[in-house]
Amino acid sequence: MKLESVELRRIRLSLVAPFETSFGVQTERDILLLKAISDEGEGWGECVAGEVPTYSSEYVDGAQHVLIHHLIPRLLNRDLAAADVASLLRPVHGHAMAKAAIEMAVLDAELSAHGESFAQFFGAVREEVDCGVSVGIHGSIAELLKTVGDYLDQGYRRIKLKVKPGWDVEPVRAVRERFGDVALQVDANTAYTLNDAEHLAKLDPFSLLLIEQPLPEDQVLAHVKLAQTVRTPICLDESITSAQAASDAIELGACRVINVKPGRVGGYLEGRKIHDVCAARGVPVWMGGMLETGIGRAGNVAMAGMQNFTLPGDTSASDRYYRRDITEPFVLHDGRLKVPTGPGLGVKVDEEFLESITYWTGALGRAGSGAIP
Ligand code: OSB
Ligand code: MG
Repeated sequence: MKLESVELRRIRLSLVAPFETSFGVQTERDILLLKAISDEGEGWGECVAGEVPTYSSEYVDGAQHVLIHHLIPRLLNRDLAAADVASLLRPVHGHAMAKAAIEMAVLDAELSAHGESFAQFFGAVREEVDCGVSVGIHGSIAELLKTVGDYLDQGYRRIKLKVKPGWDVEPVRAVRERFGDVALQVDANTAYTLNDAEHLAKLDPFSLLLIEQPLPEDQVLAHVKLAQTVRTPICLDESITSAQAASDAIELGACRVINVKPGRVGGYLEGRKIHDVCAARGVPVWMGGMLETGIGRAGNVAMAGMQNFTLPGDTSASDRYYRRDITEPFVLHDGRLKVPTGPGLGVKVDEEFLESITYWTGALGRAGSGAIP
């Protein structure tokens, strides 16, 4: 497949409700979308980088810059397969989310051309996937209980509470007391230090499925030490940047569960490797989320259909994020989302709506298609 050009597009979408984490509050997403145009057809990619580099060092303006100036030029006008993208981009260090976005677009173009779905390509074994929901930090316990109750009424099969120092044991206790043995886990997004070990052990009596990324991403050994005080299984998100990092963390005993986010690890193909490494070691994985639109959600739900994705993911329905999605909406049925079956991502982008929320476009390649302004 020859990559002839890449169109870039920035859109703004309001979230249905503010989403607060230990690293800030988000009320909308500013998203970079890519369209890969090849001699065999087109494909979509979504970049999961946030507006501000607070989850990781990447942010959407930076991702756009590195794509335009360093990544896409290495791929344009070459005969390539999606499987070649990571190695062609390897000379550029870091920028996993930017790399993931272009690899995704190439993979969608390639699979669409062959009539194969993402799920078939990944060897997914499920036609629908169990869904959890990530619940932000709230202003009060009463408001939190209202939100959690609404999600449980909608059918979500697992609740994840965002936590931070000052908002941890009490919200967990309140949700346990009100909603009984609901599947429950927490995510700290690196907000604690090893000195908080005794405090975090206070979560142990609540039978949480896991505690996600309690400590900073580079502190893998500190997670090993934390596991000596805290009985709740530790799950790593931010720390797991590659299959190698996953393998090392497991061997060190830093985690018993891994959250896979294709964007964080440089793409779906690296995500599949992490799935395989974890499966071989008996470590369960689950699909994370980065508040994706229907484009990213389609790929994530497909990957979550793989065998070792045994825990419900942060693969929530479109209406948990956006009043109107840019594809046909993903709708929860009995706490599950259907894995798309059509070629490639298997979703149709609503081009008219997309145009209406686009505030910038650019293109690389193919003479006359308009250069980057
Ligand atoms: O740590 O899992 C996280 C959203 C943005 C950045 C980081 C995270 C999250 C979420 C939301 O928890 C998951 C979702 O997309 O529903
Ligand atoms: Mg997380």
